[in-house]
Amino acid sequence: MHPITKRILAGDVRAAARAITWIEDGFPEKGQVLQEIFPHTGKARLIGLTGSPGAGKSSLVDALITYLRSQQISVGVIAVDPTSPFTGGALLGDRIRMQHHAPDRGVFIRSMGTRGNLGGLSRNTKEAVRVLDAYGCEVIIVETVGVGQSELDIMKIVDTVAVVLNPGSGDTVQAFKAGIMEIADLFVINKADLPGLDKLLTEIEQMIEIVKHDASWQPPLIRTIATDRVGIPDLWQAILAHERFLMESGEGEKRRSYHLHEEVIELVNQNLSRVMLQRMEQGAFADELVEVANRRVDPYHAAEKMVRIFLQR
Ligand SMILES: Nc1nc2c(ncn2[C@@H]2O[C@H](COP(=O)(O)OP(=O)(O)OP(=O)(O)O)[C@@H](O)[C@H]2O)c(=O)[nH]1
Ligand SMILES: [Mg+2]
Repeated sequence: MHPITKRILAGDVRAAARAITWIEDGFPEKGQVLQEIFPHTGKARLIGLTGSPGAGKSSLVDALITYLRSQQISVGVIAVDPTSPFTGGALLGDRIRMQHHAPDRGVFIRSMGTRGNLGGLSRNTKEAVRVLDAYGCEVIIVETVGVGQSELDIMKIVDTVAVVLNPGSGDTVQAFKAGIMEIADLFVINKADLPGLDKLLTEIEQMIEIVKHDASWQPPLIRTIATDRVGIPDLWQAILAHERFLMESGEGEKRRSYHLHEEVIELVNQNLSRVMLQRMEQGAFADELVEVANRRVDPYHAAEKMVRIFLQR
């Protein structure tokens, strides 16, 4: 067993932080660590918090941490920003807002940016969540700012998706267009102290009608004022209620195995194209590529033929 694996499983916070850095850097040893921790994952409750910039996600996370810590529940937070290449300590705002939790061993907070590669972000997030799961966080919150597809991908890894909206913001229509309404398990109406609350509630209810969620689960609307820590116990109760629903309906198992299924397919894809690219670097399929370059064969037929040859060998 890799020494870092051992230390993660023993609850060593620095080992967990190191592993996440390895994940971000694509460090070769991360593979071994991820394989070894896998049997120790799947225990944490995974919550996704998404919404427009400035909706109050970090403030909500901050208030949730305080609430959960008062119940001795350990919390991991991955704050993902698909619009930022920065990572680690770079998201200063989040850092400062959640900083008073820093000396608490039951809280682990980490920011992740794209490092210029959006596609890798959801994969890195998933792996970082796994590290925190193995490390022993009972609840893991993934905060992500809303920018469409990347955010949807990131939310695919959690059990419960909470969408944060604000009164008077016009968020609802945007969220609807981006496909966010479909994946919402609950709506957090944050900044409930601002004007426009009733209008927003009506809007969401109308949107929910259009989207037509699975009839067995109606996403609840939770009102919060994160900065005053108002509504946080309600939010937690709603998360627990959703967890019960996931368990009792079997939907939770279904989601998790679907996510794993997708992950395997993604890895198969990656592995296949990696091997294929290696072969091409060694000169394989040169003729087919020339044919395409000369426009004698179209890329579709060429790719089909190359895959066929590849599989036959
Ligand atoms: N009035 C009011 N302001 C709030 C509330 N919650 C958060 N804010 C303020 O909204 C601003 C943004 O809060 P954040 O928690 O940073 O929001 P965020 O969604 O994490 O922002 P990004 O991560 O930058 O997308 C801050 O100035 C907060 O003080 C609330 O319930 N009511
Ligand atoms: Mg934030």
